[in-house]
Amino acid sequence: DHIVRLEDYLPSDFLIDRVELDVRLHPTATKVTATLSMRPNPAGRSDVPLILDGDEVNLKGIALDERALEAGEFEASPQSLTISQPPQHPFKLTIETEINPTANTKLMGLYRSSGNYCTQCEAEGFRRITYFLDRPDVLAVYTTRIEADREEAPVLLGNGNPVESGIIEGTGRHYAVWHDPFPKPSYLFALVGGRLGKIAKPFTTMNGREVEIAVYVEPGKEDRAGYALDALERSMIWDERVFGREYDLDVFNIVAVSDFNMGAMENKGLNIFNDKYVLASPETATDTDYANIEAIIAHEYFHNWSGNRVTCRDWFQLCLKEGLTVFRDQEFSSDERSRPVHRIAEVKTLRSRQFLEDASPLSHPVRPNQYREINNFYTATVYEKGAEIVRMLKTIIGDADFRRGMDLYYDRCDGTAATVEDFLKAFADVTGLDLSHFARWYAQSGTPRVEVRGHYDGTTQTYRLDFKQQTPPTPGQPTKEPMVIPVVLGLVTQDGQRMEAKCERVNSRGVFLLDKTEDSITFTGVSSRPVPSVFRDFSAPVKVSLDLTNEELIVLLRHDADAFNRWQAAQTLAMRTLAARSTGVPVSEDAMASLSSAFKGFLEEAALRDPAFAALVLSLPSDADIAQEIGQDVDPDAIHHARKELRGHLGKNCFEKLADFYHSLAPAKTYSPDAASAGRRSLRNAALDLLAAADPQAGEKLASKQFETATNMTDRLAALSVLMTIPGSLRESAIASFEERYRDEPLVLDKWFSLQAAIPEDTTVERVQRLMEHPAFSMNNPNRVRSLIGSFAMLNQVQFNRKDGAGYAFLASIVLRADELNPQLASRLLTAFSSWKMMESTRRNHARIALQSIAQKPSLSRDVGDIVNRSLE
Ligand code: B3K
Ligand code: ZN
Repeated sequence: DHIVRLEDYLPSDFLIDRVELDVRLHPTATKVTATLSMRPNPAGRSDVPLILDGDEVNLKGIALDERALEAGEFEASPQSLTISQPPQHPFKLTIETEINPTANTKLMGLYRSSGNYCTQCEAEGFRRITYFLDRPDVLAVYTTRIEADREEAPVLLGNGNPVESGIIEGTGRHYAVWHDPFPKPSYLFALVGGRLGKIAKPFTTMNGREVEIAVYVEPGKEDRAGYALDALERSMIWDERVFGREYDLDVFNIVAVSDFNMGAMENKGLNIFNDKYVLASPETATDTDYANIEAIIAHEYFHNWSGNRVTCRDWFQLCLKEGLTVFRDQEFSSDERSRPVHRIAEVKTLRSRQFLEDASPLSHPVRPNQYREINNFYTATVYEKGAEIVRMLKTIIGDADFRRGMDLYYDRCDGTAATVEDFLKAFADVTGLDLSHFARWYAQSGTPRVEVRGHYDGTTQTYRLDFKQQTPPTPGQPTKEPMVIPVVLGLVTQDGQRMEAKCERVNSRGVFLLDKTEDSITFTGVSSRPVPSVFRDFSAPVKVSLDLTNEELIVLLRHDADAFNRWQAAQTLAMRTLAARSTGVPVSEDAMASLSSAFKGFLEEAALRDPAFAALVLSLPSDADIAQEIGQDVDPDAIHHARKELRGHLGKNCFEKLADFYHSLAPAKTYSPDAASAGRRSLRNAALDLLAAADPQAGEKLASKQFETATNMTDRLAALSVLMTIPGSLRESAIASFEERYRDEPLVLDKWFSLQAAIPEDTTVERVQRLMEHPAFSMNNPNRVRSLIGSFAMLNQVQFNRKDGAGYAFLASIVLRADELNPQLASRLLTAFSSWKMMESTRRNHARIALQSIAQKPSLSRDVGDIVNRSLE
């Protein structure tokens, strides 16, 4: 088993300047002719063989400078093609291969989805189409001719601009030629052939270039593609306005397919999407779906600059495009929606996925230094923590220098395959700062912990904050160095006013840079004991411990100028109670009463000012969040019970106010997916959830009525999810009626699969097994598998972590089945085990046995083998 290491990087010995591809689509025998214009790389080694990558390809013919090679001049296997004595000058290599897209269940390379042909090449899928130097630092200009049956594939799409198309008389076939003038790595190659409906509109760029932007979907679903097209147009305008980035081709096409391993792919000029992130109508998509579509459309579009025009030198630099592009899409969504609400949502995702990963055996740096299987590194750490690093950089240097640094980076690196060092150098050069210590964020794994202690001295009217940082050991990194941590902070008076105090270590933007293991800062002119508000807007991806009293937290919840810290104060208050009750630590009546009066006060004062924010305050930390907070010897049943109890308690104590909201926030006549309308729906549905926790009978009645009369999917699904918490015949009949109503809507049935898989009851494993027999379920479709099996393993803490091990054994058996079809899907499911070491010993033992049962299986994919071995280490 081969380990790839960052320190072993060498430039390619050969370059490919131009690629001419001729692809004759056929369901089981697609013929590909690749003509590669190659030359030795002056920066590479000389007198070495040429070794091209392959994966399950059949070689049909090979010629060098138009002369067919003879046996002995080359060596071919499905995995590689070697020419032992390649020319020392530029040459043309022509390779014919044959591939079977119908048999391609891995969904990498060329495959079929609902009969349509499509490709996925990142990270190493192009080698499943033809032999190639399949690495991101080999950039070539591609011309692609696609030929297909006219009936089977009337639409033929490629990268770049359309050049030519026509009919091949007498054969029933036609062709299209596409040319992409921008040199790109093979992972950005794509083609599509199939029966597709289209919606399109013209777009004029900032410099007056005319572009056609289009979305292709399954015929008949065009009326569900409008939101995606609109989001694309808004993304294009935003990237021009905020980053000065203009689109560069004559067309921009998005194609939705129903079988896809992830969210979407940024292929040059031809983004291919999981249809879940394109199709939306009020009847079939929730507010969350709309927000995700907007974010992912933007993300893939933004890659045109951060990823495509400037790409990665090697896969260790993945965060260079992914972290930066997540940062860009987060900023876009914040501008299009509510910035504080979006920030809270980002942090919730970061904590639930990335902090979890960082506390697990799978912890790795944002820029890993080794991998066995690169597909296992498209992680929350690379994406979400990667985005936080870019955000910290912006916080440290300020908006204007950040923009100047970005411009310099694009200027310098356009058309190249770059590194994290190139990125940081642009910012170091525009600011004159030494960013070498800051760069440690890319190399050191683990979530830093920062302890903050405040000391007030009334006689000198000073307030001192002591900071200590420490990062726990992670796999391969037993000892840690201090990080550069930007702390955005302010002081609040005990009655909630902003305090004007001075501290020379805090800059004009409110930033203090903590870059040592311990440091202290002192504010002067402090006339009374303040409440510190630190890490405002979550200024660094760290775990903070701060010894505030409940009363001080309530001051922050009510008055802090920073919305993030208002929300954080509520979360901390709730988490204290939840963690205590989950571990058998008694919580006094008084503490419970002050908690509910804080929530009640918040609802009375503030909730209707920003309903979306209020809904976030009301949604308590999840079972998984609480488990992470406890960190060891976790008992998921106790956590679930504590959370249920607290929801009931808050629901009872705030019943009237919640019922008030529920009735006054009645749905608007027509559905609009905008953030303000979505916010009102989310507060109303959060109220329903707490009402039902307080009084299941009343809740069941309200939820059933909402379920039946809802005019949009958001409200219908919210009602159904409340019903899921109340066992009984009403629940079962709602499940049946939902199924009946949406039997022809796979994406809607996914929601139905997911809700049932998350029922926290002992019969759920059997229910999930039964649902696997449902006609709408298929082990071949990643959306189906993730909705049913993924939801069970990731969302259902009590049933996945069953004390008898049945949840673990079930997931292990599915992972093994999935691995034979689609290793990437299987290894993703397997990451649900990442919290196993936190469990109490009975569960931990069951989890270890389940993991070992996977590890023992011969012929595991590299994907699953890598995850299972690292999980057990
Ligand atoms: N770049 C792709 C992810 C490819 C994953 C390959 N296993 C989508 C994205 O991040 O935009
Ligand atoms: Zn991306």
